[in-house]
This record gives sequence, structure tokens and C-alpha cells, in this order.
Amino acid sequence: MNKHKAIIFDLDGVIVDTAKFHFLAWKKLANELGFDFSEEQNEAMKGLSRVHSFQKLLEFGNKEVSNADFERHLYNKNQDYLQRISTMAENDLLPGVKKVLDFLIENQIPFALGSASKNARLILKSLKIENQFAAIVDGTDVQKAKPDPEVFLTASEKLKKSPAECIVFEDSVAGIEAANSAGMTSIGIGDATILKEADYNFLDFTEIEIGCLEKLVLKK
Ligand code: B16
Ligand code: MG
Repeated sequence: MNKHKAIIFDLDGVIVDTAKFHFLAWKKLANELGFDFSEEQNEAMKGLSRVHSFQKLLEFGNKEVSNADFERHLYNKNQDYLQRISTMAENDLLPGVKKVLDFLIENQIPFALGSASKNARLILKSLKIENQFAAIVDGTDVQKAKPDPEVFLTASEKLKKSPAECIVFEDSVAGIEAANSAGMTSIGIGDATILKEADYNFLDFTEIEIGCLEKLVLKK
């Protein structure tokens, strides 16, 4: 039996700093619709699906749009976002991520992606790491978005690990809630005062010592 647990990585805000581009694209759309959108409001949208994010944005702005406009704005927002990330390459991995991935590969510790993004595979390709994942579960694979645990439970099934054997790295409140309700170990990447429901917190991957990671992934 394998002596290691498995890791599930969120994508946006954990592996790569696309969270800031989502924010800028939503802010541009909010401004076009006649209201502003703050970084604080953005925290509540992180990790949510594209559709849920736009519904939340409209709530913040106290706006309603027709179904046709809803689809049109979503399409345009995604085009804007894709334009912003079009130059993404290998060196855009967030600091410390490569060191952690290399350690997992060297030690044959399985890892998967558990992201709400429908652009996840494209982004992993740009970063040239898509072949390193034992499983990829993204916004195109699930019915229920975070904070529902479906994305992480599907990843654990693909990894052939029980939820208790999975450790999730997440930067969003919705994602930490999803990991916790899946019965997994949750690790918050970012502001610990925001991700206060996480089992462990780190500002970023440079803060994670390999020795500490070794202990976390070893089955008791
Ligand atoms: P897309 P993650 C999430 O990715 C983002 O955190 C969230 O802000 C975004 O709305 C969602 O993906 C959908 O992204 O528009 O690319 O399908 O953090 O779960 O990797
Ligand atoms: Mg994220």
C-alpha cells in the first residue's frame, strides 16, 4: 500500500496568479455596467464558477440584466480574461510552486488539479505542467461549483484515494469550505485572517518547508 496521502491543487491563486486578472476583468465589466467593484468584494467571488461570479457581481452592483445580456457579458468577460493571460508561460508559476511539484514527482506522491475554471487545461498547457497531474478536474467536469465539494471528491476518486487521504491547497473561502465539507485536510494559501476555516495556513509556497510537507503527506 502507498504510504503517502495525495495532494489536490486549486489553480487560480494557488499555482498561478490569475486571480488578479479575473479581478481586473470583472472590474472592467462592473464599470461598463455603471458601478465599481472592490478587492474586498472580489474575495467573496474567488473560487466561484463563472456564472455564480457574475450573479454575485450583479448583486454587488444591484443590477439586473436580461438572459441574452447575461450570456453576452460573460462571453466578453472571458475574452477579456483570455487576452490578459495570453502571454502566460512557464515562468509564471507562483514562487515556490515548482519546488513543491518537483518534490512530489521525485517522491511519487500523486497530485491532482481541482479547479472551478473552464480555462484550467489551457492554463496548465501554457505553464507546461499539464502532463504532471495524475488527474485534472475543472469547471467543465462538475455539475456543482465550489463551495460544493464535488470538484474535490471527483479528484479524490480519480486519484483512487479516500477524502481523508487528500490534502487540498486553496486560496478561496469557497474552496476551503468545499475541502472541509469533503472531509479533506485544507491548506489556505494567502491571508490567514480571510482563510480562517483552513486546517493550516501559509502566505505562499515559499513559506512551506519540504520537511513540513513530508510530514503532512505521510500516512499515519
Ligand atoms: P473561468 P480556481 C476559479 O478558479 C477562480 O478562482 C474564480 O475566480 C473563477 O471565477 C472560476 O475559476 C471560473 O473561472 O472563468 O476561467 O472558468 O481558483 O477554482 O482554480
Ligand atoms: Mg483559486
